[in-house]
Order: sequence, then C-alpha cells, then structure tokens
Amino acid sequence: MIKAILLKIFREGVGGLMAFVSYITTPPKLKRSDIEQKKVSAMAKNMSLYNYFACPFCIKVRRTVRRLNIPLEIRDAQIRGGEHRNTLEKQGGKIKVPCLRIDEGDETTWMYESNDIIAYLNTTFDPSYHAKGATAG
Ligand SMILES: N[C@@H](CCC(=O)N[C@@H](CS)C(=O)NCC(=O)O)C(=O)O
Repeated sequence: MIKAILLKIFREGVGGLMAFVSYITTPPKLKRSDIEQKKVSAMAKNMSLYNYFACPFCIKVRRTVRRLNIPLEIRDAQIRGGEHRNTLEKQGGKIKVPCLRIDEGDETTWMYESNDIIAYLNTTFDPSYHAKGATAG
C-alpha cells in the first residue's frame, strides 16, 4: 500500500517535472494563413485529446498539438469517476491515455498509442511533414 503510494508520488513528480520542462521548451507554433488556420480550427472542433497532465506519452502528444497549432480540446481523464474518464472507458473501450477522439458524422474513432496519434496529426495538419522525411515530433 505504502509502496504503491510512494510510487505514485514519484511518477507524478517526474511527470510534473517533464511537463514543466516541456512547457519551458515549447516548440514554436506552425504559422498558417488566416484561411488555412480557420480550416484547421474547423477540423479540430471534431477532435479531442483524452490525457493525464503528467503522463510522458501525453506530454509528447501535447507538444505536437502545440507545435502544429491545433486548437483541439484537451480533456483530463485522470479524475476517478469524472465525466471524461467514464466516457473514455465506456465509449473508447479502455482507460489508457493519450487517446485522440475523432468525431466524423455518426462515427467516432478512438485512437490510442501516442506514436499513432502523432503520426496522424503530422500527416493531417503539417503539409511539409513528408518533405521533412517524417522525423518531426
Ligand atoms: N504505448 C502507450 C503507452 C500509454 C500508457 O502507458 N499510458 C498510461 C499513462 S502514462 C496509462 O494510460 N495507464 C492506464 C491507467 O493509468 O489507468 C502510448 O505510447 O500511448
């Protein structure tokens, strides 16, 4: 019991530190024309990212979201009994973060796995991604 609590405190501490370092080393935002940015905003309305603040996989995805200048909703799935956690479990199928929710008409896709989410966001929102040799985070 005590060991589990100490481990949780350690994980949250390291995660919090990573979130802080990520914040102070925020990559510059991708600049687009007003028209292009409006298109991105419209697409982002159909997406939301379920995450934990201090999860390293979530931090990695949030950096990509920030760099690509995507105004999507970030939802905290950490609170036990919370609305977003319940939705993630019931509709997504499991509690695992990060998870990108994409609503297209009547269909909802629940994309788990940080690397898959990052690849999807890069291909969808960064026109120069392939030209860069697909190395951007
Ligand atoms: N391979 C996954 C790992 C994700 C992962 O392990 N996430 C942890 C949080 S850091 C999780 O959701 N654990 C389940 C839980 O906390 O209930 C990825 O890259 O997205």
